[in-house]
Amino acid sequence: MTRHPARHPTAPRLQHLAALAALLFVAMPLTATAQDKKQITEPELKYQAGASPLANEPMYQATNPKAPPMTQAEFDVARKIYFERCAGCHGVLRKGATGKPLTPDLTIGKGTDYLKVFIAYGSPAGMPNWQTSGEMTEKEVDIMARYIQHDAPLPPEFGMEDMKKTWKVTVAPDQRPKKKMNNYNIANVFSTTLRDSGEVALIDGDTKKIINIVKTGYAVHISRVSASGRYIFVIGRDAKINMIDMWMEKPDSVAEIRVGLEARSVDTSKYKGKEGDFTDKLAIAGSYWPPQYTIMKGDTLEPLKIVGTRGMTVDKQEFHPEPRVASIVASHYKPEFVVNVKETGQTLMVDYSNLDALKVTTIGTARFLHDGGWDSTKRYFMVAANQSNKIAAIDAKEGKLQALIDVGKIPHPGRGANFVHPTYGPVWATGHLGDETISLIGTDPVKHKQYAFKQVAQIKGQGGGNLFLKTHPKSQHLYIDTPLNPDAKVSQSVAVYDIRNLDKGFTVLPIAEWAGLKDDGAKRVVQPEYNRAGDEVWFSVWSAKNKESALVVVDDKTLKLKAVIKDPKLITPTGHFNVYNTQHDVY
Ligand code: DHE
Repeated sequence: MTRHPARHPTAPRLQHLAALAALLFVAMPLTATAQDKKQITEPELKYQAGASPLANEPMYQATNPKAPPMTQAEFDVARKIYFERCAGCHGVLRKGATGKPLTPDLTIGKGTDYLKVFIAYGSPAGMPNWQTSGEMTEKEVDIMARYIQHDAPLPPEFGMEDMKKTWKVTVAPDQRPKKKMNNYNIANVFSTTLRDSGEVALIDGDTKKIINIVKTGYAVHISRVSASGRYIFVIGRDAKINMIDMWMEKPDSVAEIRVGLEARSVDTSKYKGKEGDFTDKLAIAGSYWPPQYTIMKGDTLEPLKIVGTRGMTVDKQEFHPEPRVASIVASHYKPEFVVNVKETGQTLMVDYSNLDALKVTTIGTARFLHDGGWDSTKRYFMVAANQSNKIAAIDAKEGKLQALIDVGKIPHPGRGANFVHPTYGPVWATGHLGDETISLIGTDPVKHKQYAFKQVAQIKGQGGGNLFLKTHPKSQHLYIDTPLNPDAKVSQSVAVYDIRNLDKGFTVLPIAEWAGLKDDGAKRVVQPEYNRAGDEVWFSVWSAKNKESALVVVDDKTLKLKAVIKDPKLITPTGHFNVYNTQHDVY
């Protein structure tokens, strides 16, 4: 007689469990939160599920006696997999974000077999099918199913002493040039993220030549420019900040620090007015882990003040132990940083005029805050609450929530795009990860009061998976990328609207094809960015680390190819930041 392993109650074979899966998904949702009702789209999943640098951090592991046993070696394997694959959606402490909460109070009751099915086959709500896609083995699935029934390990905190140990001023302020020592037109330099090599490329926008490749943090994320335009601040996902001095003969890093173990945002003080001149005086960075923001000296990155963001959520008013800091911008109206806290849905107006008596105005907005940008007057900060499908408009002058605006599915504006609509007056636009629409929101409460802070129109892009869109005060075009769309034709091209004639529909520019790359990489076209003059638009054509990538420059007037920038050093280019436009928030 043949033994049938699938009959064994504690080790059912996955083929057998497949039949159960459909039943379970319908009858036994893992938790009964609102998140269940929402389908996570493929683009969103691709976007959120990035590896966390916490994968390599040593952590204290508690064992839950009610959970199935695990060896230390199994814990180590599971923790690494968790931070590489799962933490982006389920959170460091497994309290849930895009994905569901996976804390022992919820998982133990489900049991190992149920959890194995879930992990192996995925769910219609968006959980990937880790085993059937070949990304995890049966053994790994079993380890993960047991792991999530134990308490989540706690990554270490990162306070002043830890920061100071990583802080290096490689060129002290008094050793730096007293005037610009190069002939570059700094206002037209681009800082391009080289994501997987942990570097930025400084590219001369006039000649399209690489000025320098600067070593930065792991999976470097964004660049921001100081108020004077002299310094570029770059932050990696490992929370390492580099400060680049553009006055040096060959611009390079002059200071660095780590402000945590994982981060995404950095900015510098921009206020100049009756409360003082804060040009280049301070820098700020927000971290994902630990959940906190750090204010630093603007010329050396010396850490001055660390403030935790753990606290209550805006809606249910429940404590959240890991509210990550998402976008941060410097106000032009007051000596304030606008700090957006993702999981709690709170926007903090941090008054930096007196760090010894820090005043923070907490504005409840909506969960889960992500990215955003100013309206054209720079009075209103428009920030996406992406899991709530809303944009929150913050009035930086009055320090209050102006409006919460319903938009499409999973808004993702980058910094958004400002232009004047023939009917609605000044509008700010956002695209969406989850659908093909572009929402236009009126931003002029004086001359176009009836349209202000409402979604006044929706236009259509090529499809979902949009990350960034851009226009420029001198341009009549609106460019919309779709790098996360599953259709290669869509992810490798961009849609362009004539903003004077939106009804005409869009033109498609085959950017990846224009790049003429020699191999078959993903060639995702990402982030339109204008040059200083506003007559060229730059795009990254982003392929994997071992494949050729490029930057493509389009002539904004003719919509024709102007230049392709290729170099073996341009590894995985993603975001790019023109010095002048980033310094002055032109978008
Ligand atoms: Fe980003 C901005 C977080 C994945 C490219 N990204 C931001 C901001 C946040 C953020 C909080 C706003 C910073 C600010 O304004 O202060 N990004 C995250 C994530 O948590 C996420 C979803 C997953 C992750 O593991 O990091 C993520 N981001 C990506 C990418 O995969 C992108 C496309 C490619 C890359 O380089 O990693 C990417 N994010 C960008 C870019 C910006 C950005 C180019 C700046 C846009 C701008 O115009 O300012």
